Amino acid sequence: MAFSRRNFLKYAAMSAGGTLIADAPFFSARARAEAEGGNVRYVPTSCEMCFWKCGAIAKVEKDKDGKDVVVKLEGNPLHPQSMGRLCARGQAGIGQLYDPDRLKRPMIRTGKRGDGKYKEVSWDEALTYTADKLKEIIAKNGPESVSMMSHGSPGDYFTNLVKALGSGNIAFASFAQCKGIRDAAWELTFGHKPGSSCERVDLKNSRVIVLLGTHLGENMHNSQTQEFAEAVGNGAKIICVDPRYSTAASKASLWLPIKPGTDTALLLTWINIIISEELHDKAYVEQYTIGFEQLKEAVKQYTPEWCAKETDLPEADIVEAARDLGRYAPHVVIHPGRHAAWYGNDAQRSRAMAILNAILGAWGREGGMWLPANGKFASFNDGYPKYPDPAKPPVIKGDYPFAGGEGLTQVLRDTIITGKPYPIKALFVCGTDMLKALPAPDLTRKAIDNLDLMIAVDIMPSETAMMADVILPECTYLERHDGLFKVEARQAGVGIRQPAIEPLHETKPAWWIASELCKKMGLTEYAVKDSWEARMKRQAAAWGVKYEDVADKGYVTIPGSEKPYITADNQPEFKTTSGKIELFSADLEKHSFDPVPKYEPTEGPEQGMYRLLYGRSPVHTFSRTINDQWLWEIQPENEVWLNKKEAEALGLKDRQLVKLENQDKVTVGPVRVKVTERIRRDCVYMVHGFGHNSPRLKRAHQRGVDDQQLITRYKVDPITGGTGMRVNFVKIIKEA
Ligand SMILES: Nc1nc2c(c(=O)[nH]1)N[C@H]1C(S)=C(S)[C@@H](COP(=O)(O)OP(=O)(O)OC[C@H]3O[C@@H](n4cnc5c(=O)[nH]c(N)nc54)[C@H](O)[C@@H]3O)O[C@H]1N2
Ligand SMILES: Nc1nc2c(c(=O)[nH]1)N[C@H]1C(S)=C(S)[C@@H](COP(=O)(O)OP(=O)(O)OC[C@H]3O[C@@H](n4cnc5c(=O)[nH]c(N)nc54)[C@H](O)[C@@H]3O)O[C@H]1N2
Ligand code: SF4
Ligand SMILES: [Mo]
Repeated sequence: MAFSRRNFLKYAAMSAGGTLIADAPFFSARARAEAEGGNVRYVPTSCEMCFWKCGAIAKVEKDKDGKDVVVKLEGNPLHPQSMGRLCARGQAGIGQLYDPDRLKRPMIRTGKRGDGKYKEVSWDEALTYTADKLKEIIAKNGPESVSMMSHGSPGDYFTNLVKALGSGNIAFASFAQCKGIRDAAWELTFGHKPGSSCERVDLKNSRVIVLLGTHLGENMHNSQTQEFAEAVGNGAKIICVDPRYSTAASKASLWLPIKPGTDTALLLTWINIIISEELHDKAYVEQYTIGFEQLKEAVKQYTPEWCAKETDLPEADIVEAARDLGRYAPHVVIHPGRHAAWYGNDAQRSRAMAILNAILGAWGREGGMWLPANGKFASFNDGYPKYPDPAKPPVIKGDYPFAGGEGLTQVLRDTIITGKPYPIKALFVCGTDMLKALPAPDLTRKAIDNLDLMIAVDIMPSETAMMADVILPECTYLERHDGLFKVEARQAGVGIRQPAIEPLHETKPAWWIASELCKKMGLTEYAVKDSWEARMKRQAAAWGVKYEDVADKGYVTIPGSEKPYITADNQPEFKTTSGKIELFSADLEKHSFDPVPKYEPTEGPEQGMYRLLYGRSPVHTFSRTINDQWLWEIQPENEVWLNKKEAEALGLKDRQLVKLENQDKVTVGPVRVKVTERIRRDCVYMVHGFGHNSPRLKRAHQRGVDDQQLITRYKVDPITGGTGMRVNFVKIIKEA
């Protein structure tokens, strides 16, 4: 049957149980394939090219040999994270699937660590080798000497294994190098994170949106970018605070090119202006917050005049922005940001952002932030026994009282190096490129040197993976199940990942690898009982959704969970110690931290040096997509942004090759300069993720440079343990 709009609608109507709502987004994999007839399948799944987990639909056809081939990826119209579209990276998932450089078979190291010599082995040999080594290490050092670093879905399954072994030494790059700092600060203020899968910012209904950093449009989180565009189209005022004229700044009504590291001064001054001009939401503050008088007193010192000097911004702009916020409150939002690991005092900056939202009454208000969705998801572990208590207290929170449960990667790394308080000798590295993700990569190398066993679970031969003793190749997200996902939209829902095609080469899903290792370690009761799909079906039943529905549509909503705003019968719950929004935090005071944020200046560059800033390329995700043919063709390398006047003083032309040397005499390059007026004179900027050292990544190898090589110093946030990374300075050396 040929595909026609009429047939499509007919089948659409059929599959929706006979009810077809005009213009309602609709998707059914089965109905669509039937409508097109013959040689094609549609598989709804979730993208993993980044962590926004958009609903994607894979179109699968048979090639001339009858083999399944993914020919197209598109956005699922039902899914709130994609709204029918995928970003460039999402569409380029096919490039990852068919990348000839992928890890194809399990490998065991034969040469010296890092020299790239491996033998290919069977899965049984690789897993037996790993299990035997782990047993030896545990016999000698105890189960706590087994650890994991991770980012993303493979970590879930290895968390199960490491915990079942009796260790709690597990850390995710998403905490200390990313959003953990912000989350902890918001939990201290509101008793909630500003979002888990996505930030709960009501952009499309907002009248004033403030972005500090948060370079939407380059930071390409699909639905958020689409809503930002909608907000711009609706005429929302965008106030963009960024030392660089970012893509978001180009859409802004006010660009504030702030002196890097001084955002907290600006935020506290705004709070002062808003309170002293009585522009805050008085009834909201009265009803929902505590500590207003202490806040008012504490911010009095931050005058616009002082702020202008400290931040290097025009005083009139500072005041105008505060008044705009007051004028349009509560339909305003100070975006909480995501990557918060900036200067080492980042929890207090994040607190100031949370507090500003609170006094404007934005939490739970239209155009501010929607409330945490109240969809109920039963906890589900498929009958597995409880984990044993860790053999020794985990080290992963260090001495940071508000480090979250996700662990601090750099503290785990330090422990591996020092062996204190106890030795950690085995490390699973699951879906993270440690050498690129953690600051001070020399320390990462040192830690790797101290391991008796490093196991990489990856899809690509990254430099980190190629340091491992055993490499266990995972299949890509288009070849595997990964469980059902809670999606925290305005209405809660459930998404799914399911394979579009069978795994290529000899790759396996992480759930299978971890489960087989459980068996080999004598932990059969923690292994998957039958198949992962069967487990997902039981999970769907526990959550009260029909598995077949989720599998066919890719996304289903939880009825009755759509209560995004505060109303008389939808009151917010604040899970703080006081049960209120804490403008003053007694919990922080108890730990001798400032209960109301205070401004602390950040060290600036010496003469002739520039602060190194970094961010995102819209068409790449960190280092993981650089080798993807489709994306590599769009952007094969990064460049260094330098202000035009500085370039003139240095005698540099646009696109000229330079080297960069940091304060510790580490040099990278050559790299091209982008001479531009779009950045302040005291800093340079590059996108993160380039400069791959692994020769097996044939396209990405040594294209562009790696910001992390220059990040030899980091400043730890004393509250959360987050690693501020914008505390490095570089000088520019002309290439001969
Ligand atoms: N395309 C793409 N999108 C992504 C990702 C990706 O890899 N690729 N990664 C995702 C992830 S995990 C994260 S955490 C987010 C990160 O993205 P964001 O949370 O947006 O990251 P930021 O560090 O806030 O933003 C970088 C911007 O901060 C500016 N900046 C630098 N220093 C300062 C300063 O002192 N003050 C101010 N006000 N601005 C400053 C830089 O010029 C740059 O424009 O992106 C997400 N989106
Ligand atoms: N200098 C600097 N450091 C940073 C940042 C920065 O901007 N600058 N950003 C920070 C932030 S916000 C974050 S979130 C972290 C990100 O840190 P990471 O998530 O570690 O980022 P990547 O460098 O992309 O490394 C991802 C690894 O996972 C592998 N991988 C990809 N897909 C899969 C899969 O499906 N299965 C498995 N098993 N492996 C897979 C890739 O091949 C790659 O080796 O980095 C942080 N560190
Ligand atoms: S934002 Fe782009 S890369 Fe990220 S999940 Fe969505 S489509 Fe995939
Ligand atoms: Mo991140």
